[in-house]
Amino acid sequence: MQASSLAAVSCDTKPLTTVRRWAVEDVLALYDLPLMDLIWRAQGVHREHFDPNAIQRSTLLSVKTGGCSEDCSYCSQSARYETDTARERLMPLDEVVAAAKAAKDKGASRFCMGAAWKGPKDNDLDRVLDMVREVKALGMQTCVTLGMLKDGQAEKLKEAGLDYYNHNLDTDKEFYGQVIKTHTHDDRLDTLDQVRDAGINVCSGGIIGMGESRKNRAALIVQLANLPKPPESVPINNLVPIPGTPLADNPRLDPFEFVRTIAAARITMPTSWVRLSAGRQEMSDELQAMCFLAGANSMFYGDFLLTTGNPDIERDDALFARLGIKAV
Ligand code: SAM
Ligand code: DTB
Ligand code: SF4
Repeated sequence: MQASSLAAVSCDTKPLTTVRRWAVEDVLALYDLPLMDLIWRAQGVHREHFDPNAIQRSTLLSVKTGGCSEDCSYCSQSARYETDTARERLMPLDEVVAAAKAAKDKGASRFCMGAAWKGPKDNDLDRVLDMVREVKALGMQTCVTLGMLKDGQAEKLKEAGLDYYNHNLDTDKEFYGQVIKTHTHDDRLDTLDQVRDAGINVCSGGIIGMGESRKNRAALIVQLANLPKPPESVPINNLVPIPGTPLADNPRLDPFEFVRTIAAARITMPTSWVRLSAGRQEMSDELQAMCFLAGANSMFYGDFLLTTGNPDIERDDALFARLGIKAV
């Protein structure tokens, strides 16, 4: 179950494809371990690279909600589905800065601004650049998730002081077309290349519980781990079922399968921050603690994600105190 040798890799001229470092069979073998053995191994890897009692906290804000042209089957913000999420305009700068200040005061180290776009138009990007500059000036790390980037846009974000760009692969390349038809997995990889080339930290992960197989989950982890450089930040989202979307009534995944996915991410991407992302509100404190034990060391902090709820700050603060965890 060792990682395959880097020397065996055949690399294309353009780093659009992944480098063969982990094989899907390697990661499937991890998933197949007894849960306690898997967690033990993940925790060992975790302790080699991180303080096991420290968790990074990012606060999310949806700066442009709803009305998205894309058809992502899980998303409340797609214009194609009848959901409770109304279409809104891009938020004014002063409201964004006020929200970032409030998040900083509550103890978040990073502020992540999300937009329901296929990708930003240049004039919209200019307004987001102002947001990045002002949030950065507060002394917070900055992150945006704006969809697919065109040439030159990542460089502008870098110049404005952007620390992280979130752009998830979301699911295995093989399964992608069953969930999203308006863009491709290769489109996502192309944006990740642009972000990487501009010198911005990459935040990329996925959603589990969308009806994918265990093999699909293992393949997603492999596609992330085998990027030319693994993402610095890897959000693992549990599907939040949204009424009105095609995945609204999807059967719930066994929570231990979620824990296994966290552990697989930790083992294959030892130096990445693995984020226990969407779906925490429905998780018990004990399940979240198990995710931390499996190597998750980052989370979204604040009462809202983008359009759905997240645990109250008071509940998270109490959980940190009970577990002896410090925020970073
Ligand atoms: N439009 C941009 C994009 O697609 O990259 C940025 C915003 S999009 C809402 C950001 C991410 O949120 C998606 O890639 C997906 O991983 C996550 N997400 C959206 N809806 C979700 C849901 N119902 N459950 C879990 N994660 C979700
Ligand atoms: C990520 O991986 N998860 C966040 C963030 N990146 C942008 C978004 C979760 C969204 C959950 C559903 C919602 O609130 O709309
Ligand atoms: Fe649009 Fe992003 Fe939602 Fe897809 S996930 S519909 S691109 S906001």
